[in-house]
Amino acid sequence: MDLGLVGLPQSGKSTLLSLLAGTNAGGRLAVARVPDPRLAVLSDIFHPRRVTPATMRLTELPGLLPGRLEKGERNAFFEAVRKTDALLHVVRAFDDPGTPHPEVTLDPLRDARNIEEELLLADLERVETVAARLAKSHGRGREEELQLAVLGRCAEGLGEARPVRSLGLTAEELGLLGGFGLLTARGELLALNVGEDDLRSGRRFEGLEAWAAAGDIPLVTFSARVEAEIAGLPAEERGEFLQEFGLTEPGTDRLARAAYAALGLISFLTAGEDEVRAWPIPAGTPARRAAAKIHSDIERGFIRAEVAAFADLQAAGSWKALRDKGLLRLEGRDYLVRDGDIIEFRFHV
Ligand SMILES: Nc1nc2c(ncn2[C@@H]2O[C@H](COP(=O)(O)OP(=O)(O)O)[C@@H](O)[C@H]2O)c(=O)[nH]1
Ligand SMILES: [Mg+2]
Repeated sequence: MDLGLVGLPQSGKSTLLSLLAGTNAGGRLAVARVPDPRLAVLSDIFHPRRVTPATMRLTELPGLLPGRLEKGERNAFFEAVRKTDALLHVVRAFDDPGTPHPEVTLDPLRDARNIEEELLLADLERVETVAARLAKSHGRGREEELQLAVLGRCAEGLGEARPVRSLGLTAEELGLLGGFGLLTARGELLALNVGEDDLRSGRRFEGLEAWAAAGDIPLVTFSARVEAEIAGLPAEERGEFLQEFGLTEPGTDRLARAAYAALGLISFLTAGEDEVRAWPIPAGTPARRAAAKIHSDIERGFIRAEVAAFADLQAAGSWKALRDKGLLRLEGRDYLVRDGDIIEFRFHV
């Protein structure tokens, strides 16, 4: 699963990419770990040789200047966006005379809306093209009729500047749109890059917050500048520094988890002496398909899953105590895996 970073030039996309990836590689592609406090708890119980967090891929898309792209540039840009699975939209709220703002003045709500409008417009164009093609085809079946109906609702919503994700479509209806690559149907997260003083004072951005909520876009406030300072501190000094800003954890941790959720991903966990590990799967994945994450042999030879809830294992203190208390469940191939399930798969080869 691939998270695409979008936003105006000079909003902090590259900086955030490096922060999330924990490197300074300077490329447009990176891999970010998803911090998961449950892994530390499992490590204390199992003392594994290694601990492996879940990861997700990041792609920085070229800076977008709304309203100023040639048609060819626009198409190339949106084709690149379509290759990603969810969007991390970086919005600039920091003032810095040394870093010119492409729109000259600072106005996060204006910038966020302008970028979003480009996405809405790209979707509207796509919806109209696809609907016209379907309407003309003579061999239309029931599926195509249903698609046309949903596309009609999308066109109406998009025309009112409402992203497809906020139209209240059912999973089935969204499934009908699956192949069309609509950008505002996928998860999106707004990362508001605020100045150090605004972070310290906990300044609210009410207009932006209301606008984001209306579009079903979660908003996370952070400061790339402050995050870079945190990353440069020795671990034992971080807590105190975070406190100065009224934070309990780095903003990049919150962002990584929110981005993971925007991708529609959850984690199941495996734990043993060799490795404690978090495995990313789409929410709603059945047990047998989840097993394929680990190895296709386990999927093929799937017998059952032995499943414990994280909180139960934490309270029991060991796998044996958990089993003795009768808290280990046996689940079949169709069991829908939940976030934080600790699973041991039984399979034959
Ligand atoms: N003052 C300040 N400068 C920042 C912040 N985040 C990024 N910058 C600077 O803004 C410039 C553009 O950042 P960059 O991450 O390259 O933006 P991009 O064009 O969106 O990829 C760089 O010079 C950064 O150092 C911030 O939070 N505060
Ligand atoms: Mg950049």
